[in-house]
Amino acid sequence: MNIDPDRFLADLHALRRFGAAGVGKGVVRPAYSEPDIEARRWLAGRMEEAGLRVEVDEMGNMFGIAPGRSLLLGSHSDSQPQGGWLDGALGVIAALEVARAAVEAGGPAVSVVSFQDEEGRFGVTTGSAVWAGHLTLGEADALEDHAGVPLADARARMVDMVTGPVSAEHFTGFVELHIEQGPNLDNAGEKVGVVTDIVGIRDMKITFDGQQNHAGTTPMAVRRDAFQAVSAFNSALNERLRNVVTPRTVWTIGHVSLTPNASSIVPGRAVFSMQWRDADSDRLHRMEKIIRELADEVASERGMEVSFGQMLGLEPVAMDAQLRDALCAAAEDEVPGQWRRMPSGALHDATNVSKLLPVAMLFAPSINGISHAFEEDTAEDDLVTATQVLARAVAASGAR
Ligand code: HGY
Ligand code: MN
Ligand code: MN
Repeated sequence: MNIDPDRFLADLHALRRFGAAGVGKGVVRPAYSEPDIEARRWLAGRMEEAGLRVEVDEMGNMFGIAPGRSLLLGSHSDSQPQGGWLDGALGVIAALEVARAAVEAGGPAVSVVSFQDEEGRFGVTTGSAVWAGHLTLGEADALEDHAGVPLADARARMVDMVTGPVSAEHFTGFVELHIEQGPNLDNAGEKVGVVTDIVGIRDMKITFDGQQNHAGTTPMAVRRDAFQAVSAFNSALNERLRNVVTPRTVWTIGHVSLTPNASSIVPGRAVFSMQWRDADSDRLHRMEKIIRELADEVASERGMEVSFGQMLGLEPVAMDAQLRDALCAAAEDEVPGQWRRMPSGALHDATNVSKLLPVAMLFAPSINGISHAFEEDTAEDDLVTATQVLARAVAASGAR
């Protein structure tokens, strides 16, 4: 089975134009935004031209379904608020190209999916979480983005595309090609990574409530400054976690909103995102205990209130051995000695899909390891090579 590199790259660049940020190859295509919905309309046409039946579930997850039972390939086409052109998009277009190549080769049957809101505008890999039953549609509808928009209102913008629930019974397994979003393959000059396991994640909002006041007349000693609480929390947290974490553990405060967010007003409220990831569920649990206790301590020392939002999270997951080994064999055939087995520090839809189907993942290199930034990029030859490795693995596992 051979892909058509020009056809593949042309579609990858066509997808990039939906929400093009005008900075390098960056995109701004958040879930349910105009560019996201228009990209999905375009993708639906490409799926139909490939002979696939397009079905869209209530979350906006878009499937191109092959006749009979098929191997599902894909990823997501929504982006971070400032995203790269390949995060998710590579997996969706590579899946479409392999599906076309499979038809041209007389099989095996390949279906394609673009999951919705993998980037978590509303939560954590929200679209595939609902499809896999990890989250109910009602729970998802109640989620809000940082601007307070409910997911229910956002997904209503593409309701005309919805055909109804999509059963996992159509599929025998799921393989996701994705960029590494880290420096390992690029530093080693290797062409692909076969993923062994995906880390787990926890994500919640924490709110400190103090006293809004005048920035000029309120003495420092009597302030109940919500941002000072966040600052004290963050400084103490790194020390408190020291004996629990490993070099692979990560934790991030990526979003902070202050109320009323004005230069001459002591902020009375601070809401911030607290996210942490690790390959060990027990370590994630121990970190949560430390985070909650420290936030309580910081608040009570300052005569302030602290509250915790809904905890969102996914457990670490290992890849399916048979699919993973098919990817290893294809990599060794296609790029002998220029590939590796490796864990994923990024979250992916494959984690949710693993609740329903056997899953595996393949990585392409990220130049300088950069991702979730407009500078995200990969050499086009490497994109083609990784997609050809995927096609070779699909052809070999076709008997599955
Ligand atoms: O954050 C992640 O790991 C994914 O790229 N959304
Ligand atoms: Mn992604
Ligand atoms: Mn991402």
